[in-house]
Amino acid sequence: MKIKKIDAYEILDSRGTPTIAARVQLDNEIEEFGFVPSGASTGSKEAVEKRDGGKSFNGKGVKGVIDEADKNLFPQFLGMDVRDQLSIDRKIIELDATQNKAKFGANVTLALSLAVCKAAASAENKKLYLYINSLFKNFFNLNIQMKMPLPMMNILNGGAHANNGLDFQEFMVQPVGFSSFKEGLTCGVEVFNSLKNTLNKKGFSTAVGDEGGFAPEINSSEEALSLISEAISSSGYKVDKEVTFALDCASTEIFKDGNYIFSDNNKMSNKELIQYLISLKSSYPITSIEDGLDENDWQGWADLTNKMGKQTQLVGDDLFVTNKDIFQRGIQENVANSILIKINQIGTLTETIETIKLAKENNYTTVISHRSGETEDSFIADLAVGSGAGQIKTGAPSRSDRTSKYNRLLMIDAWENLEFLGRSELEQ
Ligand code: 2PG
Ligand code: MG
Repeated sequence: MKIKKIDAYEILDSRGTPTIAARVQLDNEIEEFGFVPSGASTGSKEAVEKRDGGKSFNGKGVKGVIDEADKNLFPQFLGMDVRDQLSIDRKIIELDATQNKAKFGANVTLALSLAVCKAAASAENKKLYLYINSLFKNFFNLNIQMKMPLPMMNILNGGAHANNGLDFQEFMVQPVGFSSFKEGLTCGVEVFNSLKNTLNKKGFSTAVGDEGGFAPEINSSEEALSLISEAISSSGYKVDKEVTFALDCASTEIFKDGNYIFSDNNKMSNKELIQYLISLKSSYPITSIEDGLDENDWQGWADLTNKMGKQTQLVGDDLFVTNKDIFQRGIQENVANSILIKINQIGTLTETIETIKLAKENNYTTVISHRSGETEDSFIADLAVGSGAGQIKTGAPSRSDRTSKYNRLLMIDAWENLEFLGRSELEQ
């Protein structure tokens, strides 16, 4: 069970940008890989994604980052018991010795942390989700009930993920009215396909954006929501009863000098944007809103939570960046009622698990999330099940970087008899 060798490779993410795969080899010949995703609309307090600069890949290469880890990070873990995830992650944090993994880069620390987890699961001959579940027990003596996550499927892309005129980044559907993961996912897939027909009929492009959702040339949220409503109805499903809407406004991206600036030059204060979100919700059954306001607009967030938090899941992404100290402030100030969990925002698995635990203790819902730049790896599917997170956001059911997660969940669903709670996941 001892770590014999660690190395890493410069590979490509779904945007063709370099990222890192780390390999951990054990004494007993077991080897596993950890793959790292990458965001486009990142929160400013995320752990640092280190890149080489220079000419190749427009400065986005990671070979130098890997060389540095080869020299000064990886050798420190040789001989350690791979099952000791907690000590290994603590040692990563200690050796990096910065607040935000700026020394080695969270892209390399996460690759290592995930490879360790996968190698330990293999060494123990355990399915990855079961092994992740056991970490909650080992770390905190917590028995977490595993369950299938409610998907949040981004079927219409805007913002930083597409080059259309949509200011909000993600228009998602949640199949809330089903009693199994498979039925829920099937509904989401059928709605996605139906949206393709709807767009086709109206003469819109059906090319897709970074997360596999369509990216038609439209420029208002109302139009996006109305097209999706039409697609839901023509696929035979019931809007609201069976399928609801979720938005990721990614408002940090449109915040400038105290106002929210829309591409039609419309300018809104936080109060006006909150009113706008309330009015959208009065026309469409929006059950979840992520990053409704800017990451530094704490006052606005408190106001938003006060006005919408009882009826709507309000998810902090750029706001909390999976960081338990920042999240703690949110809990204290009654800000948001849900947290997006992205492993590369924090850079180790242990810290991710600590943040999930904090959410559970404080009745915040948790949504395990992909990044817009992904790999074929499906680790987050196992994390969602093993941590009993309740929800997963992993794009449209299109492009293998997205379907690999759904496919893994379909298999776990077939192997295990796990519960699927549907709508009630939104009301923890
Ligand atoms: C988000 C994510 C994932 P990115 O904002 O929630 O959908 O996008 O990875 O570009 O930050
Ligand atoms: Mg987001």
